[in-house]
Amino acid sequence: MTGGHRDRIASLIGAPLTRREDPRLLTGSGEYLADVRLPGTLDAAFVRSPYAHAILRGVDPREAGGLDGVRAVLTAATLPDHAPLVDAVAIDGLRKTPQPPLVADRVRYVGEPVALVVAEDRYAAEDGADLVFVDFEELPAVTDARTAARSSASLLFPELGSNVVFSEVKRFGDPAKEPASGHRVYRSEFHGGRATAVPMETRGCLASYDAGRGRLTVWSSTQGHHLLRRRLAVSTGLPESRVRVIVPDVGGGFGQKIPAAPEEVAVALASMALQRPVRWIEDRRENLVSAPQAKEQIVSLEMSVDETGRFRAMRAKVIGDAGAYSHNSASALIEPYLSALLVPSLYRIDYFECEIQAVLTNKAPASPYRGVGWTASHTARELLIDHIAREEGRDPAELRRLNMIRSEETPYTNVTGMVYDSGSFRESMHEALEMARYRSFRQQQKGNSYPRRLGIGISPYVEPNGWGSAGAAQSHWVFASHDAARVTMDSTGHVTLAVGTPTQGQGHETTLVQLASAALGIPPETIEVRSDDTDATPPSMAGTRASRTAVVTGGAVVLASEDVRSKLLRIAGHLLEASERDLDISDGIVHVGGDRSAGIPVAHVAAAAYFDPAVRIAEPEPLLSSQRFHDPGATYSNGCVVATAELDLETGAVTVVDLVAVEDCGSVINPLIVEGQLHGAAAQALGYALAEKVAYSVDGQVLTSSLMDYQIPTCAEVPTIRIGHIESPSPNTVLGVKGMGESGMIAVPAAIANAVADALPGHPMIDRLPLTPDLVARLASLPEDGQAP
Ligand code: MCN
Repeated sequence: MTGGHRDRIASLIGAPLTRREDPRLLTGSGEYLADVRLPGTLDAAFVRSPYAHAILRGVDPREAGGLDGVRAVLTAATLPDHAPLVDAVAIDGLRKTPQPPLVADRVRYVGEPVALVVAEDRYAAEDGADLVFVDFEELPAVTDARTAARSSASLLFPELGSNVVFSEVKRFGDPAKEPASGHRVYRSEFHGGRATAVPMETRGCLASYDAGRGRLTVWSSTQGHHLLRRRLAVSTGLPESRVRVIVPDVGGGFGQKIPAAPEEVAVALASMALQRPVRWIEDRRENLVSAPQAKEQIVSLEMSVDETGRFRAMRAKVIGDAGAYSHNSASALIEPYLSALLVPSLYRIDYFECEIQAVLTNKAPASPYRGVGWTASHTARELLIDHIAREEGRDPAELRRLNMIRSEETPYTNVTGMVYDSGSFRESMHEALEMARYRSFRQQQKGNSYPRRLGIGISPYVEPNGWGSAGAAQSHWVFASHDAARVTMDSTGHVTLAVGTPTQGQGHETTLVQLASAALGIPPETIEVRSDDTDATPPSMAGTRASRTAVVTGGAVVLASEDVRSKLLRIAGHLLEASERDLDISDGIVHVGGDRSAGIPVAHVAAAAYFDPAVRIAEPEPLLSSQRFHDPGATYSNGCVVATAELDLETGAVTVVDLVAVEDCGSVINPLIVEGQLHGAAAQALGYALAEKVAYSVDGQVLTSSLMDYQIPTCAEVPTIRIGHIESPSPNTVLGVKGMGESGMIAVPAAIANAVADALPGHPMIDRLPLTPDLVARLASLPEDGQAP
């Protein structure tokens, strides 16, 4: 395709179309997993461990098995032959701990599945689960990553000899620039709280095994059906071609639905054993207790600053609390690893050293959660920068500006080897500060009085996104992050986009259609997206994650659409007796030289392609379909968040009164959807900053097992979020698009935490999130030079 044609497509995207999926979803016409019903379906309930760490002495299913309606009680011993879940990611030094679908000998977290009761309905299944007798021998539990890393700690896998499953030191840049005389060295330690994604729809699956054909079909609320198919094939021993995974509408995933769940394998095996459809719908308590959790890290930072205020070197130690398994999407490691590598972010430094540790504890296994790993290190660094600014007597915005990469320097290779392709680093911060009226706020802030005080926090960010293989490699990670898209026009001129990245609420049915509509020149109403079925879509082994769909899948959609457009033009040239070079397509009409009145409808050309053998003179393969593979170059979006918070020093209550986000995700496909993504992520981030934390007792019991205890924000706590856009198109991606789905969750917590520190008397170092009222009240009562309790 010519550059001119690409420029024209780029000019056609960017319309704020309302989401076409919304009328269906908002009027209750969506079909979620719990709505799928097959004749003869049995319901499943899991028997879960009440202990965080115990030897499993035995399971007695007899009483449960005798209950009316119960069809089977399955244990590790009675499930059909299977393999445990184990990750394919090949990172040197990661000690993998495969996870069984049901535990055979040792439980390692509260809520771990031990047995599965399958019954005619959910009531009987739950009643049966209560009657399964399990003999446990309790072992000491370890719930703190630092304690777990000690040689004296109780071991989750005695055969490994340690709970540390990964430990490595990485060094980048010029060690000669290490802290030198004349440089001041600042240090901090930050604890990112353990969070859970709380998708509105919990996890679950329905498995149906057809013994006659040897085919397994699984409906799952998953973010990656092709990856799940592969995992199920490996675990059940079936060839991948005999496993089909269908994704109905999904009510949110946020990363929690990336890993194949042990429960999904157990349910599939149960269906194979019983030769009946079996379904499991996770309840909220199960989701809060035993679904994967995320973001718990201890980040220790050291930063040296020279006499001019320039950052010279950074050191980081990141300890990631992996929970009980080095889980099957490498989640044990992905959090601390990505966290450590984003410490330098958009600041220019000469030397960076990081120590990365992933440590097993007796808690639910970790999985990715929006802003994977990055939230903690980003927050730690931005809090430290504000602290340095105060110590150095500088304005925090000025200090950041002084040390930031300039957009004119792109492509800019940072100290760890990330190549920032384009960006608006200082410009985004400037715009966000203007929108937040930063200068006048500082004046107004001087009038702060007891007990209500205002503070402002700044958080500029980079979001590595859209990961193709090159982007992953620049984060020193190995990831099969390529996609294919198949674009097919039928004989009526209607188009189906088949992609392997299902949507959980990101609006793909709208934005992928916008891309194809612009590339093909046909109205959006004539295009639909299929991303729901492994049998109908080309593989995406990564699925929907890593803010990659717009860049990777979207790029493949454009490439395949361009192929189909070329075929249409060749066939239309034959029909119109014109040269295809003189033809164009717009609004579904193929025309010569812009004269639409003399054109022919695309539907006419499409019918000829399928029915008129004569068109083969112009196009020997007139099937109007193309499947294209895409693995884009690395790309990074950026932006800046500024939060204004009001504290009540007496109660410790924090109210975020203003939240400004200026984002730069390159060429925007749909600004309404981009803003929606920021609104959603900012609301989640506000929860993470101020209230949400999975709390464990010392013996590993989850204390936040209902939404009364694990408090997510409501509309009342989320302010109006004001958004600004800057577009720095990427030179490395199709149409210059960059991803952005996670940026709010990376940057907003730091902005809020800095606003709170700014408002507190004496500005104590904040060393943990969430900033609950009791913590804020304690910080407020410290002596003015005090340290965080
Ligand atoms: N977009 C756009 N223009 C751009 C970039 C993106 O219009 N320049 C649009 C995209 O076309 C897409 C949306 O914005 O419709 C998000 O795009 P992208 O950044 O590519 O992210 P993904 O679509 O790959 O979504 C994944 C990302 C992640 S990693 C998590 S976690 C997440 C998120 O998106 N989980 C979500 N947003 C979520 N939103 C909802 N409602 N539910 C989830 O589970």
